[in-house]
Amino acid sequence: MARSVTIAAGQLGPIARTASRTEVVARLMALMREAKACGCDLIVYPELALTTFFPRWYFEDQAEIDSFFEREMPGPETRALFDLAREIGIGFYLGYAELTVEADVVRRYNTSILVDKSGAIVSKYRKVHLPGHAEPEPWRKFQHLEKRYFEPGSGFGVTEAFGGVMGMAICNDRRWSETYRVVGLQGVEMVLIGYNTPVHNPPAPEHDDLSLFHNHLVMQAGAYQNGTSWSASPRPASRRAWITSAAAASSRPRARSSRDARPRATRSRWRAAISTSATPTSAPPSISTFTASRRLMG
Ligand code: ING
Repeated sequence: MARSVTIAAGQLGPIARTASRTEVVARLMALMREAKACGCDLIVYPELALTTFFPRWYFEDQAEIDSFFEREMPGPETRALFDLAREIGIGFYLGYAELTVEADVVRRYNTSILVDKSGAIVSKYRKVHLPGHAEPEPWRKFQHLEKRYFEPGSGFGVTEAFGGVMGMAICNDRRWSETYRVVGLQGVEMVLIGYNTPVHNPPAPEHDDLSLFHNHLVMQAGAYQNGTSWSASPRPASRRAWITSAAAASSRPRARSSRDARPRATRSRWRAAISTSATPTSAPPSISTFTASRRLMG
């Protein structure tokens, strides 16, 4: 029996540093309704989707830094998103800055959650590959201080949801082969990735013209090498950035579950479209939908 999942890449345009959670949640809810109207089962939002991409600035005041973090999820300002998901029957991946206390120690993570159609959190992931630098570097046009504001997560997992085996990663994770391999060894069928990526990299400006190519290369290669697929949703990390949304399926077959003992040759065949769209930041946030249907052969 064919299994299909229809996914929206919920691309967000820039979020102002002063934007309230309520304003942003209203934008996320509008995209969620649009995704549902397109027949989507799931919408993937970007990394740190509730606030501006604050690691691009150097803050000294810890209270100001912590104003970008969520202490509970859902919280008073984000519950409306969960309620809407349950009301209209759609799941979502949401990236946000998580502040939590573990054994009386305050921890700060760059986190994503997967929420099912009942509005329940079925998986949480904390970003492992934190890019950039821990100390401010004034020579840069914009900072990249994730190593300063977050701790790294402890690994990659998978969860059964939306009729398949789903994994999560966040932004820079997509550039490292172990991200896909670790979840691949757990039988992952789709990796959900929210990200913010600039089209100008101060330490290596010569790479700027290759940034979109590198972006697709790493995700398609990771998917191909591990017989999985991915759905990704970006947001510009700087005003000049472009945003792209891409969802692609691997070109290799994969069984319903990695526990399937049948030799790979008789396993299912995965048929899907590859769709990408690049829209300038001035364009309204858009939904690019992606439908993948699985046809079990043999
Ligand atoms: N952003 C960037 C990314 O991996 C980066 C970090 C920028 C890496 C430029 C390489 C070049 O797309 C995040 N948030 O990880």
